[in-house]
Amino acid sequence: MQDRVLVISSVSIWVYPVWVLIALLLCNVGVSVAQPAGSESFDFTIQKRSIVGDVKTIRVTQGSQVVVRWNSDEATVLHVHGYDLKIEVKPGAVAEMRFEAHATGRYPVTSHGFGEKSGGHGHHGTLLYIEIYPN
Ligand SMILES: [Cu+2]
Repeated sequence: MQDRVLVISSVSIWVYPVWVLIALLLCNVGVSVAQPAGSESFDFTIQKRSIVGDVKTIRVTQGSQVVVRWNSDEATVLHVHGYDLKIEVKPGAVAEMRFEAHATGRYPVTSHGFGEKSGGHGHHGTLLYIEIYPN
């Protein structure tokens, strides 16, 4: 009986540092996965061809995942200059812009085609600026 207890405790002493190592490894993995996953999201509503509320500029950090969701009372195409992203927005549906902020700078978001039948370049107003700051 005493022998058996001795064996078990000597094994657990031997195994203990292995668990500490595994725990440390898991912690490190957790940290390195969490760091680059910064994401910043924004929600806007367009009414009468401008953004509701007094938002003119959003600021994000370089390297983050940017998500901008749009609601609009009128169909249009939104264009992020510089990144050259375009999305169609329609009344009654949320349109989502998603991009990685890889380049710093100030980028206008313009609307194309407000009040036009075929979404041309007639109206080209800046709705918002996206400012991307160095990480
Ligand atoms: Cu444009």
